[in-house]
Amino acid sequence: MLKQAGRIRWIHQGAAALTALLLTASVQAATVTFKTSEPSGRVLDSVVVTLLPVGKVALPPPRPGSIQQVKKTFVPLVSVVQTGAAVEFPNNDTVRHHVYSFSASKVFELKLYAGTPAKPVVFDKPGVVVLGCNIHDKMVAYIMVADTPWFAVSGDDGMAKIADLPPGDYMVQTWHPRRLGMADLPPRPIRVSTDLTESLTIDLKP
Ligand SMILES: [Cu+2]
Repeated sequence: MLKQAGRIRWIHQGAAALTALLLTASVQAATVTFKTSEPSGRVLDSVVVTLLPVGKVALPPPRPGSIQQVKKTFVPLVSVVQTGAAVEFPNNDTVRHHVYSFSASKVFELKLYAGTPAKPVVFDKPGVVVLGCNIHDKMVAYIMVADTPWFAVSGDDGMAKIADLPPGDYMVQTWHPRRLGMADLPPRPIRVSTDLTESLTIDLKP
């Protein structure tokens, strides 16, 4: 009798532990922080870091983006959107801009305008898009279109933080505007199960 009770208690505890484990695995998202630098060790800003899930993963719908024009400058200089994202181009200046791209993954132009164009631009193909302005030659910006909602751009401190990551296997892909026109850097695998910090070295030389 005692033996039996003990066994039942053990089964209960085991089941509870298993349930807790499954809940943790399915609910707990992780944060991965990347420290980006050049091979010399110099901290690097504007590094695009994307995490592409390995295998079939249901992705959330792309979130809309926005690239402002402020004092004849695109803000931000470097951004990432998930494939299919609609991006607005609000003009905060009193002068008009004429935004365009000739990049293979998105060719478009927003003819001379003030304010915010009525229709956002949908970026439906992965790849790098270089933005320019027909009126102001110095204006330039870069959009990385990627098949993932998990990405970041490193700040002045070289840190690129990706939060709310479901545990799993990913390929880390990096890019930097100074690598424009160069071959893709080799992706590297990463297994995410808990919060972690990783170093990423980006060679800007061809
Ligand atoms: Cu302009």
